[in-house]
Amino acid sequence: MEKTLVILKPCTVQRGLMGEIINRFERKGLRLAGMKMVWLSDETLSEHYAHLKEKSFFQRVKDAMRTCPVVICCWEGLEAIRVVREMAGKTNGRNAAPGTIRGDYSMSVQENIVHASDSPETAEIELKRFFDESEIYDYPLNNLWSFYANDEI
Ligand code: IDP
Ligand code: MG
Repeated sequence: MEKTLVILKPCTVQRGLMGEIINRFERKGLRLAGMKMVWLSDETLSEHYAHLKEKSFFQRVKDAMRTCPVVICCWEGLEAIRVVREMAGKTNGRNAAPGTIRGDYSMSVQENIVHASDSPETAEIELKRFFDESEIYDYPLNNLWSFYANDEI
């Protein structure tokens, strides 16, 4: 099973959409392995968004991410990293397909509801960045057979 990192951004907290977004991942059949509310620092965000550091909007994106606390989640499932990225949709909410999270809830490229890890390598680094090992829970789902066939897991 793969684990991936999702951040419910300040826009999601402010708009009261946290429950609705968490609900989508639950309904899909992902297991919530960890969740907490954190007020991120500029230092952590500089690491997290290092791939954007040459962009004109780098500081603005970081500032937007610390206008209020965010909710950080670890979701687990088969191919969870790709599945969650696809559920999030394209970066720009105006281009994201209806049915995706950004497509359904966002009109913005910056205020786009969620962050989701984009590859297994990134997921590993990002989970370590935002969670202590003790905050990730490997409890079993008692009804795993309702989610997957035997030969899938
Ligand atoms: P992603 O979130 O879809 O992986 P990235 O390119 O990694 O997209 O960018 C990280 C975040 O930076 C985006 O989710 C968005 O909030 C913001 N961002 C990306 N491109 C732009 C832009 O062109 N203008 C303003 N903000 C942007
Ligand atoms: Mg990204």
